[in-house]
Amino acid sequence: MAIEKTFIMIKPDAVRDRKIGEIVARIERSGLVIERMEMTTLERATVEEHYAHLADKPFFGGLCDFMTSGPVVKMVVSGLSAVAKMRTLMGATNPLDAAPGTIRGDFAVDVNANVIHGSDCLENAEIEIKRFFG
Ligand code: DAT
Ligand code: MG
Repeated sequence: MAIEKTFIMIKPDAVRDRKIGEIVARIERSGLVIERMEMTTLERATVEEHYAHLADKPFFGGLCDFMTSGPVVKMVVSGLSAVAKMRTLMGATNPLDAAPGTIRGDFAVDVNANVIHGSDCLENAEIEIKRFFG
């Protein structure tokens, strides 16, 4: 296991529903460290780049609308195996499949608004940290 950095984003639904504190508490309780954190409203072009792998999906337009619908909280989170550890804490992409006790399992009901983003591999973590923090 190595110390890694991953990119995490609390999505607009969770910010609107005042879940920032509970989600941040879960990340910290897991032993991971929040190195950077900032609330911001995303430009559509940034979201389109971030989700370019989904550009041909029927939900892509709605996903970009959602991600620009209000502020997000973007973070760099570090620790042992931080990328995989955060994916475990987050739970499955579709909240219907996300286990109770995971962030999506406990706070989300709809795949269209699933509360949190976390990088899916170390290579993407580096790309996403650069994309969102420069
Ligand atoms: P993840 O966010 O778990 O990495 P992903 O990269 O496959 O999942 O998809 C990015 C986001 O796109 C996901 O968090 C929510 C949205 N999404 C994925 N599949 C979807 C679907 N079938 N319907 C609606 N939105 C979807
Ligand atoms: Mg993904």
